[in-house]
Amino acid sequence: MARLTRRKLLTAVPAAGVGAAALHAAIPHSHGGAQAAEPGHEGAHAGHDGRHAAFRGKVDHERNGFDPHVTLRDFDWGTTRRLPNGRVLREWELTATTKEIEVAPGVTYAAWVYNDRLPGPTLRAREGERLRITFRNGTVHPHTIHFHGLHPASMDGVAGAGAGDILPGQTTVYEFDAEPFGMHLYHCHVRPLAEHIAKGMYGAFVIDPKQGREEADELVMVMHGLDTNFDGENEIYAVNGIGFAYMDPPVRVKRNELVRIHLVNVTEFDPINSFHVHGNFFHYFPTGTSLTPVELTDTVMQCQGQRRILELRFPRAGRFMFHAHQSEFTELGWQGFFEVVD
Ligand SMILES: [Cu+2]
Repeated sequence: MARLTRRKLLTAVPAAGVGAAALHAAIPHSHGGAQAAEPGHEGAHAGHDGRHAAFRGKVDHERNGFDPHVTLRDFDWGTTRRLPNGRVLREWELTATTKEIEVAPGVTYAAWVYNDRLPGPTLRAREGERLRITFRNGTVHPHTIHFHGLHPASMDGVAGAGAGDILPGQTTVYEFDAEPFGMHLYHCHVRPLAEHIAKGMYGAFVIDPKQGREEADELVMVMHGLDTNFDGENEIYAVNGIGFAYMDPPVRVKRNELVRIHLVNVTEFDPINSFHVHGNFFHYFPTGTSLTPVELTDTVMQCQGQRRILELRFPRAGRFMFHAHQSEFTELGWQGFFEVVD
């Protein structure tokens, strides 16, 4: 079978109008014997929305077990109880699993994920709380959770410190204080690191300031790539797991309401990713660690691991596109619409 790279895929789009079935056939989906054979995926090719020449049809979110439109506003506050010293202890359970995910219409991906979803749950806490994450490895490979934020070396989730790599079937507990407030992330930190991250082991981690933030329609957007043929470059780009997910239906927001976007880039293999919104400007707060924005703009760039909080109000009703300002990324899945309504 001829090897189809993303560049061949891009050049094939306008010329041939490659159908999802052809695309699916061209991209190998198994991974060096480490994965179970993929289940059937017939049915994913039905329908035409006419928006993307190469990717026709709809992703079956129900079969995936998660929907990026839900992920967008899904903040996992865990469970809490009061410690004897009066502090709040906030707890989560995360499990590493393997999962076949339809990441664009007709394209499946043998992913490694937290809690059966891509990205993992958006963990959210308040500054100063005690956080406890029980992590179980339900896969056949070693994994960890490495959190960004302040914590002791023993809680760093890397080999050579604390519990180190968590072996298949094992469980560990990460415990630390919620600091500093801001927009953070977590990801697996087992070697080869690029593979463990690219396979889907990441999520957003939000710490609210003690005094809180202004009431807003809050969104989370995890930008990432998907190396569907395991050739060390991405064939699909997405926000929150699924390419093109916010094209149809679009993301509905209310006119003049404050919208707060928690944006993080975990894209592997490409040195940079970006976010651009049409017809509107936003305030941006690097890492969300200050309550004072540094710029009013419509485009931001991020290296892997960088994150920001963006705040904006849409003064006009209508459809406004948002996408990576790298044309290739856009054409390969990283694009969507805001539908601003009254
Ligand atoms: Cu891992």
